Parts: sequence; C-alpha cells; structure tokens
Amino acid sequence: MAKVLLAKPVGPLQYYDLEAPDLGLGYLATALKKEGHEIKIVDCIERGLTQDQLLKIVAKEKPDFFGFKIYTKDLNSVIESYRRVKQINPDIVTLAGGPFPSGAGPDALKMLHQVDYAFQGEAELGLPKFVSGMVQDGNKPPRSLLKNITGLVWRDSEEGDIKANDKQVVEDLDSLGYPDWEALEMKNFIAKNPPALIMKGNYLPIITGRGCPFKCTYCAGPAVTGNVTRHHSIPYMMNWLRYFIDTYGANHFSITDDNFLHERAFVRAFSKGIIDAGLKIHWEAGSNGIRLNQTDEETLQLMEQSGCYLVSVGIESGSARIIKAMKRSITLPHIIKSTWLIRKSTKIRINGFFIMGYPEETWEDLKATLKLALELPLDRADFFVYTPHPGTESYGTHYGPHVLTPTSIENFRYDSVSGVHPHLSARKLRLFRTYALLRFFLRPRLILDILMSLTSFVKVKRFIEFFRFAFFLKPRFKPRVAGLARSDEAPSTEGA
Ligand code: B12
Ligand code: SF4
Repeated sequence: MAKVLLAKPVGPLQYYDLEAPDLGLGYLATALKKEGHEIKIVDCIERGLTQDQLLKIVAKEKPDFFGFKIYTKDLNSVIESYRRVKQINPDIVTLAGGPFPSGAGPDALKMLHQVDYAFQGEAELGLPKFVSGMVQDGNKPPRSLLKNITGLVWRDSEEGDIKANDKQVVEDLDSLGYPDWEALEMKNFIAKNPPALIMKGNYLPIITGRGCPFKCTYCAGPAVTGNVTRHHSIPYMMNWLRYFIDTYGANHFSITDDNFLHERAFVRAFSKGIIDAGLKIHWEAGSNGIRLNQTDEETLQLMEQSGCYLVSVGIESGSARIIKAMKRSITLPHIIKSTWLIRKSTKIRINGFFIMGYPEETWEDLKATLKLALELPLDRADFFVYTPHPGTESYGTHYGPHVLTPTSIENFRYDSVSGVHPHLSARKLRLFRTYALLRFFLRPRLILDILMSLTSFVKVKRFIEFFRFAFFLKPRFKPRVAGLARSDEAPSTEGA
C-alpha cells in the first residue's frame, strides 16, 4: 500500500477557474483506492493555499508519491513546488499529469527537472499499475515495468533518453466507478457556489463522455482524452445526478465533455433519462463549447424539456478563412444556421465562444469576428485570447517550445496574451478584446438582461469580477494567494 498525494497547483483563482471539484483527480482517487492505496487530493486554488502552506501539508502527510495536475499556465508554480517537495524528502516520487504533460510528452520531463515520472492522457489504467509496481520493487523499478505502463513518460538511464509510452484511453467508462467524492472534499465546493451570472443554482460538474474525433489546430483536448468518443451509460449518469441531488442538494449541473453533442442519440437518451426519472434540475452544456454541426430541432427540444437552459457554442471566428485555417471541419454558413436553429426552436440561452489572436489572423478577420458576434442571436459571449498549448497543431506550426518562457507562462490563460502574434501587437489585441466586450455587452437587450440577473449579493460580486476580467484589471479576482512564487529555476527548453 502506498500513500499518494495529488494536488492542483498553487495559484490565484481566476475568472474561468470556477470553484468546481476536479473530476479527473476524483477518478484517479477511485482507481488508486481500488488497488488498496491511500489517496488525498489537495486543491490549492480552491483552498487559497500558498506554497508554504502546501509544503506544510506535504511535510505532515509524508506521501510516498506526490503529483500535480498541470495546465500550461501552472508551470512556474509547480517548478517551485516540486523543488521544495524534493527538499523535504528526496525519496518522495514526484509525478506530473493533466493537460500540460499530455501535450508536451517528453518535453515535460525536460522542463520539469524535479519530476520523476509524467503521464500523458487518461491515467486511471496506468497510474495504479505504476504505483503498485513501484511499491513492489522498492521504488527501483525495472525497465520491464516502466516499459509496460501506458501513458508513462520516463527517463531511461540505460539508453540515456526520455521514453514516452503509448497512451491508452479507458474504453468502458462505467468500469471506473464514480469520482471519489470524499477525496474531492465536496462540501467545500458546495458552500461556494454558484459562479456565473447566468447560472441558476448550486453548480456541480458532471461528465457524460470523453474524447473528440476532430482535430482543431488550437485544441489540446484530444491530447488528453484522445480522438475516440466514449460515454458513460444512461443508468450511470442518472445515479450520479440522483446522488448529487440527494447528498448535496444540487440542482444545477454543468457538462464538461469535450464534445457533448457529437453523438446526438446519446444526448437524446440522456435528456429522456432525466425526464423519465422526473429529476427537476437545470443543466448547461458546453464548458468546452458544443460543436454547431450536430444540432437538430428534436435533440434541442428534448434537451430543453429536461432542464437545459444554456448552451455554449464554439463559433471561434467570423472569418471563413480562419475557420478553415483552424481545421474546424465546419463552415461559417453552417455555424450561423445552427445558432439560429437553437434560437428559433427553443428558449435555451446561447453563449458564443470566440478566439481572438489566432496566428494567421489579421485585423480584418478580428473585425469580422466581432461583426458576427453582434449579428448572431447570442445572450452572452466569451472572447478568449488564443493560447498556444503544447500538443496542439498550431503550437508546433507557429510557436514551438520557445514560446514557453517564465514570463509568458503566466499568460497562458484565455484572458491574457501569451504568444507573439505575427501581425497584431499584444496591446492591440488586448484593446480590441476589451472593445469587443464593450460593443457586445453594452446593448440595451444585454444590459437589461444582466441587470435582471443581479438577483443576489453573490451575483453582484460575480458581475464585478466579470467586469475586471473583461478589462484586464489587476489584481485578478479573489487573489487569495500573494501571487505566484517565482522560481529561480526557469524552465529550460534545451533539446526540445
Ligand atoms: C471541462 C474543462 C474545464 C472546466 C473544468 C470543470 C471541472 N471542474 O472539471 C473549466 C471550465 C473550469 C475549465 C477551466 C480551465 N481550462 Co479547461 N477544460 C475542460 C475540458 C473540456 C475537460 C476536462 C475534463 O473534465 N476532462 C476529463 C478528465 C477525466 O480528464 P482530466 O481532468 O484531464 O484528468 C485525467 C488526466 O489528465 C490524468 N491526470 C490528471 N491529473 C493528473 C495528475 C497526475 C499526477 C497524473 C499521473 C495524471 C493526471 O488522469 C485523469 C484521469 O484520466 C478540457 C479538455 C480535455 N479533454 O482535457 C479543457 C482543458 C483541459 N482546459 C484548458 C484550459 C486552458 C483551461 C483554463 C486554463 C482556461 C483559462 N482560465 O484560461 C482553466 C483552468 C482551470 C484551473 N482550475 O486551473 C485546456 C488545457 C490546455 C493546457 N495544456 O493547459 C484544455 C485541454 C482545453 C483546450 N483549450 O485545449 N476547463
Ligand atoms: S475544439 Fe472541440 S471539436 Fe475541436 S478538437 Fe477540440 S473538442 Fe474537438
């Protein structure tokens, strides 16, 4: 039996983080417990922990294995933490997983010197096998073990290089069981809901399926969950919803799938399942933005009947040229037609996702994006700034490792400018995004809608946060941490 401590990195809570329990870590906790290991999860963002406080927890818990779930934006923070964890006890086996290592592969170990092993992609199958194998071999694993752990990235001392084993996605999602609610400290999250203005109540994330067959050039999703879509069964999902309703009084769910509408038959069965079970809930689809080539009236109406009140739709650009360059496998007329279909066939609110600052974009393309945002029947819009994440096609084509510097990393968020754009300066991009938000929201229909949604103190607070976010005002929201601790060990990209 080993003691495993998994954490979300130290950092300020930012507008898009939403204080929600991390499903991926919850599934890992279940998988590790099944193998008899002891597991704790610390969400440093949610708890507002500093580096010192996290280190105190590590010193107290004395884990055999310590690992972070890492987004690109977290790199500075985790470099600092790993270095200090190794100072506490060099025998703690340090692990890295999540979106950044999934996309970066061997480069993750080149950049994170204090990490012993990294994982790419879904880790419910590989991680427990790895931990059990390590325990058995007294933390001196033979190559035969390391070579057989799916998704493992490891330093091969015999051949003097870094190996990245093939990833393996989980085919039968129900076989994983449910994310471990105990380890996720659910009560903390419930107390802090709800987040966004448009949302209706106690928000909890659920995931009905993983994976996406598309290959949009800017998206790092498939690097984590692969190109094949898999679903939980309808009974699994209904039990999950019932458990959340009965145990936590939740009435509002957010679907976090990569591509929720990809299999409409599943979406219809899911909606019917909620109606037949008589569950009185609200739900919204598209933390990740649903694709607009998979909409039809019947599916949308069933979604609405079962409680869906909001969809976030991936529009991304108003320029046909940029949509093509992004390899979105959808045309602009189709996007426009589908958005209107949602508006005409249901009362579901629509939030449009747009990307600004894609590498090939020009000033004219940006203007076309704003024009489209104003013409479409949208109730909300998010103008994200393009971020070149490792593992995406556009990172390789346009940027590459040189874009990951200690100063750029903290801007690997959708509201900061991280990469150097070939045509648009960072200042111009920032200004245009602010202008776009103003033009979009300062319209009578939206002003009225927002005013009517300010029904509680929490919502007014959230509105102020949104305002700051929209205008890049610093400090960022709820800065419960003094600021990211700077590491003296800058990530090196040597050999990458
Ligand atoms: C839903 C979602 C969200 C939701 C999360 C809701 C929730 N509580 O679950 C919200 C909207 C809050 C969100 C926010 C952000 N997101 Co997001 N999100 C996603 C999405 C669509 C699905 C995540 C998910 O549930 N996956 C399913 C679970 C099972 O997988 P998982 O959590 O990754 O965990 C598995 C593996 O990663 C691995 N693993 C995870 N942790 C660890 C740790 C160790 C030690 C090991 C060994 C393995 C391991 O094993 C897990 C089980 O298989 C992904 C796309 C994707 N496919 O990853 C983007 C994605 C992860 N998000 C992304 C980004 C950029 C962000 C933000 C930084 C946006 C911003 N603010 O600018 C924030 C950061 C959030 C934070 N707190 O730090 C990027 C990450 C790219 C990158 N390299 O950094 C992705 C890939 C989308 C994209 N743009 O390409 N997100
Ligand atoms: S952006 Fe959406 S459709 Fe495109 S690859 Fe990512 S998840 Fe799939």
